[in-house]
Amino acid sequence: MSSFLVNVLPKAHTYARSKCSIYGVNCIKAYSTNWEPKEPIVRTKTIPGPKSAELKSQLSAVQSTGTVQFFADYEKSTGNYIFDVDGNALLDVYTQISSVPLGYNHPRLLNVFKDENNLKTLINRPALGVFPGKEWPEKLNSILLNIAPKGLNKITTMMCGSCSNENAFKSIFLWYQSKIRGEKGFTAEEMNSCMINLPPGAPNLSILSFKGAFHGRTLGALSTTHSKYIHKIDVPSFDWPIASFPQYKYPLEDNVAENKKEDEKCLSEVQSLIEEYKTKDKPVAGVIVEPIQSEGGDNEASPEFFRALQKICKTNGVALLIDEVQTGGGSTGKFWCHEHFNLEYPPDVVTFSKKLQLGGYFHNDDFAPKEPYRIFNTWMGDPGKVILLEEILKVIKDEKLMANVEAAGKVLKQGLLNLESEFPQLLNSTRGRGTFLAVNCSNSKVRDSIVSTLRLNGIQTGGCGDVSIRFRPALIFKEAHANIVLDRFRNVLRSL
Ligand code: PSZ
Repeated sequence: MSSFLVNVLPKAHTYARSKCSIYGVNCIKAYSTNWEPKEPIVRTKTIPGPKSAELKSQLSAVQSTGTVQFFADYEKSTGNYIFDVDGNALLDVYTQISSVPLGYNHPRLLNVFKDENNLKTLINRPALGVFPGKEWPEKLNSILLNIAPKGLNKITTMMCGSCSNENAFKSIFLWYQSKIRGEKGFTAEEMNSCMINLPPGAPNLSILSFKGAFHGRTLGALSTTHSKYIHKIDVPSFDWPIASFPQYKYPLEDNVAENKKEDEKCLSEVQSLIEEYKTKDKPVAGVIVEPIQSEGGDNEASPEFFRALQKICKTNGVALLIDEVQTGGGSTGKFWCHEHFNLEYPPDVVTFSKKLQLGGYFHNDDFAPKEPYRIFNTWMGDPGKVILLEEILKVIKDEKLMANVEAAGKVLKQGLLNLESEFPQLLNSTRGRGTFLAVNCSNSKVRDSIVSTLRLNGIQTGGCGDVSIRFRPALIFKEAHANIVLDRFRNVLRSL
């Protein structure tokens, strides 16, 4: 019924206010919030449709395309809706694997590079470590340090999530060795042995991670990733310790004692592994943990678990790295998910990427290497992305998007809980914070079938872990969108 919208949407964000009401979009926000179709549009019997299939075969000639779901039309995509090349408009609650803060083609982001200074920042990309632009210190201070997790006053910018974790590990190893070395310089033996990958220059240190974790696919990060074998098979890995992550029973309020026991079991495993790896002469320098394990199945752990984990780290002289690559940026209802935990001390290192546009990590002075060129690469981030981030943060504030996340998240979560009680044989274990939500299905087959049927009903979600469906809408996702998702979800569940 709303397919006529497709033809006018490409230019919609430039339309005058008066036309907004035709499509039921709130007029007052017409200039800052995008036009959207009133509801999803599905025109093809299959997604990918015929045009996507044709593009896929073209792409297959030069790249592997086993992961491609469909080809998007980013000119037409708008707000919470991703358009594909076959004229489908899907309500996107997956957002490029949780990476789109303000939806598609937000008018204020479209404007950013109309400013000539910004445009020049975009096209003259510096090697930031050596030739930063004159505005760089101010930009870091006013934009990135402005959102720094409490207690962390240093920022190292990077490219993506994996390379942020990778370099954060290095910072942790450097910190660990500097505690041992004290004021002394490097020895000749250290300088020589590191060149042939041997101790003492290349020491046998380790990073402890958790079963089910995802921290990236580069070689070091991959040793801490344990979500799916296909990410790891055939690739050599470090022998680093892997502890169990809590697996809770839901609803949480009915399983308090059991879940507490689960916390204790996992924490005692962390402590034992730290001791074991010390004996093995591969001491643990750092622990890396996601505030909510995302790729691994949206596994949550309690604030008490994280506080106790931090205590174990402090007692053992181990750094705590919180990986906020997927959780950072506001969708959990706080800008950083670990703010929900009331940690006694700031974490030592917090990595980010995705919604923040560039990657990087926050830390304190102890984790900044004293010697130059120890943490370094060509780009060291991207000022063009920082300019986008600046505008994104302003929009979050101006449009009160954190309050929006809270309100929309409440509706979506309650709706999922309702569906769970309507279809107990199909759904269970609704969980999450803000709009960062997930629900489990009775098995993998049911999950996969729900995700693909939802897509054919105009809702783009994503799977995670073996049986979970995750919701990762943009921060502009509103209660009305939540109701569309829930209605269509109900129809899909009825049809199974
Ligand atoms: O299959 C993949 O490679 C995927 S699917 C989702 C991700 C990666 N997420 C990236 C991610 C993450 O969720 C966490 C918690 N930490 C690190 C990463 C790695 O970030 P990128 O992909 O930017 O290297």
